[in-house]
Amino acid sequence: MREYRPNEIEKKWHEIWKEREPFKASNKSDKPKFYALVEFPYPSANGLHVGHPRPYTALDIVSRKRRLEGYNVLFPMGWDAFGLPTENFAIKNKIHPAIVTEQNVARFKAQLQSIGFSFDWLREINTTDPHYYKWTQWIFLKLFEKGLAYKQEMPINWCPSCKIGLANEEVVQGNCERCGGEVVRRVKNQWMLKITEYADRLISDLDKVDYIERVKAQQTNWIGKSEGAEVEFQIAGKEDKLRVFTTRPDTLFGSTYMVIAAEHPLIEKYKDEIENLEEIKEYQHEVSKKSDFERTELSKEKTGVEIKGLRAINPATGREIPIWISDYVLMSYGTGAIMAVPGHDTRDWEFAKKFNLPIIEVIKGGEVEKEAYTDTEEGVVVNSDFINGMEVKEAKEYITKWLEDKGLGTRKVNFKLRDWVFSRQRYWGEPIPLVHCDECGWVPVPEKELPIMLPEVENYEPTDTGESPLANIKDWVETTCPKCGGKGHRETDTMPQWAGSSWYFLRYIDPCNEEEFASQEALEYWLPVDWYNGGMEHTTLHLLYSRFWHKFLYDIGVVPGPEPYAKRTSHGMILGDNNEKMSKSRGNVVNPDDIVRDYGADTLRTYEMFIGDFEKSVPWSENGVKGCRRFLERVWRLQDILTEGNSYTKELESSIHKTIKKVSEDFETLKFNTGIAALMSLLNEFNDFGKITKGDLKTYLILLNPVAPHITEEMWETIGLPGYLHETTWPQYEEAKTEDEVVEIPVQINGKVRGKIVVNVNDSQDIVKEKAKADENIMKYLEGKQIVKEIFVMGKIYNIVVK
Ligand code: ANZ
Ligand code: ZN
Repeated sequence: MREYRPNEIEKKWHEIWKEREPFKASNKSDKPKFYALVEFPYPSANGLHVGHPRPYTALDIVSRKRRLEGYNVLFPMGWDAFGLPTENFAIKNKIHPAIVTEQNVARFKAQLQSIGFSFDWLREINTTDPHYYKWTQWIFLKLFEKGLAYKQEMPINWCPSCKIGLANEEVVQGNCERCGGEVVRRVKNQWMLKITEYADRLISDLDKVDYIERVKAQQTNWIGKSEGAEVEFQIAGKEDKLRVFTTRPDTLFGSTYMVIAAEHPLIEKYKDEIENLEEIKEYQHEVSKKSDFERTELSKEKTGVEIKGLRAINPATGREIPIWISDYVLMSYGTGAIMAVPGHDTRDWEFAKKFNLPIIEVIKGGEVEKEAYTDTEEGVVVNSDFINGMEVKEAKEYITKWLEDKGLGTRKVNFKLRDWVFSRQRYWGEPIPLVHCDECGWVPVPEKELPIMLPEVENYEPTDTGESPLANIKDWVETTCPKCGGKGHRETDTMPQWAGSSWYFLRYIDPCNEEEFASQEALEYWLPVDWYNGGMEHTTLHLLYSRFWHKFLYDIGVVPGPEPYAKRTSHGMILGDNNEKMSKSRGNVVNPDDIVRDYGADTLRTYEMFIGDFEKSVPWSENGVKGCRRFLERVWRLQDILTEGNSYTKELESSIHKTIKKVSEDFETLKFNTGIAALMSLLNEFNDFGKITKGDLKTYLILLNPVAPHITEEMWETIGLPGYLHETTWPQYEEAKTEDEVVEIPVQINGKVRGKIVVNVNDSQDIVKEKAKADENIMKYLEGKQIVKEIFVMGKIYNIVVK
């Protein structure tokens, strides 16, 4: 028999697949549909590393299996190609980013093709293609039309020495990634998208989808819904009231002071009456240097200054209380002010201890002198007049009602989620299709003028003023107002990299459509995506952004359902062999090209799936690769023990049925590694048995095909099975044959049968011993005795000798 030479076999099958197009999805089909989606890569200059193929192989397995099960499968691939690394590479090497992108895409594509993924390449998309971003711009215009896009002053990261606005990823521990200098915050007008308007639905509609728990939890926490009340505190002797947001109105009687954010407008308003304004100003300056993250870190020492000359009145007790400023209260959340309840809030407690402010217990249950009692499940209200004796829940409800009746407060829901900063002062992104006119304000570009193409420029460096490089191209910027025909200026900010990926799964459905982003009929047929697998790092940004866009598109009636993805799963990372994250700087990156060249794509694919629990991070091991190669060689040699006859091998029938069942189930439940392990065991059984029929080998090849498609197609052909493996159907198992046979065996004690127990024929001695001990009658003879010898014949008899 010829040797197993993966490189030859794999190239051959790539040609055959290209010609026969077995992975082409059809928009018109009587078959049931299955839409499998993986996150499309960013085509960086580094090429693919072995982390990329992990999720791709997983859904490739599912897609291949589904096709054999009779589904019309859409499994597409494309390029998320706008963005910073390409732009920076272009600046450094003085090549146009479009050319950089083209080169990188070509490299990525060749790499993916060498691994033999069953992508429908006829639907390949690229977010930087004007035919594509025309529709990204179109969606933006719809958002603008509906009032969901607005411009607002927002802080950006600014590097004073590079004179450039930085993305968050470019700021490393407060310093510029390029020059190492300190990054400051600078305020700029930015386009924002009102994702917050969808916050509630983005949480509640998680009930409609099948996402793994940790994805659901992360999304819910990120959106951060808090239910409580806004309460007004009168400022003593003044007209003004100070509004706070609280999730614990039940603790109102325990509020002994207030804290406002350093940026709170109250300070400016009453600056003439504040006695220690200098001190306050100094503190404000200190705070302005800190990020929100630093400000709210729980562990840090509390700081603050009392505002002398202003006091507030607790609306429940009627008592005057002091007002402080402290960095732990953020201007960007709630109302920028809090009622401090040191007895029951940890940060307030620490603050009160430090500055000697009174701590009052209003919920019984802890020892508030020692620490804040924050439990909301257990505890009864005390020291609180008319709500004394109530449980927390009841008290919350009661006091909220009381505040509402008195006009002192209202029920309020707050979200942690902020609107989405949608502007970038960069070249390599989608131009925002708006024109500014002094008369008409911001005017959308007429739809028929889309796409607004990126103009050619000589220089992609951002400008000194922090504007996008587009701002320097006068004849592009200066245009006429689409509304009044007067002078207009194009928006020079571009969209963030998240834009193109917020709707790409829709374009795959109908990638060449010039009239619409996709036809309604095709969308009706394919949506929702049946299974989307992607990285955990995309749970809170990409996944949320794309759900938001989809809901918006649903609201304007252009997609058929409210949720884009019916199911979401996630994979763990592949680490370097030293257990560290793979990265260029650590020098532990493994290039899949090398593995394909030295061992073959089927070995790479098998190893990617066999490496460990799909959902966990695992280290790469060259030995593991070798083991998978040896496995495939042993599969190849099954041809040596092939015998005549097409039927099942009777002796192995149960094992075969069990393996069909196990593989079928494991490939659906992310247990690819145990599915492959089952195939390895079955291979051993065939080898132990010494022969395999053509019928059995056929079944075996089909089961292994999704994992190792090339070797299995080749063997199919070699042993003369009809047609192609990719045209066959997935094997069925009979449930009865997967069940172990049950038998009754005698248990002898000192040569006498003392009982009969029911066991599986395959039960081991340990299992049988346990079962024997559970039998009362047998137990009687063992009690107080010592077992000196055991003789066990599997499925037949269990002998015990006791003393
Ligand atoms: C009184 C109180 C008593 C509070 C108590 C908590 C416990 P979440 O769940 O995150 O929404 N808070 C409100 N606005 C704030 C701001 N801008 N910066 C910092 N903290 C702020 O938290 C809501 C709680 O965080 C609010 O409820 C408020 O403190 C504080 F026993 O009010 B609480
Ligand atoms: Zn105008």
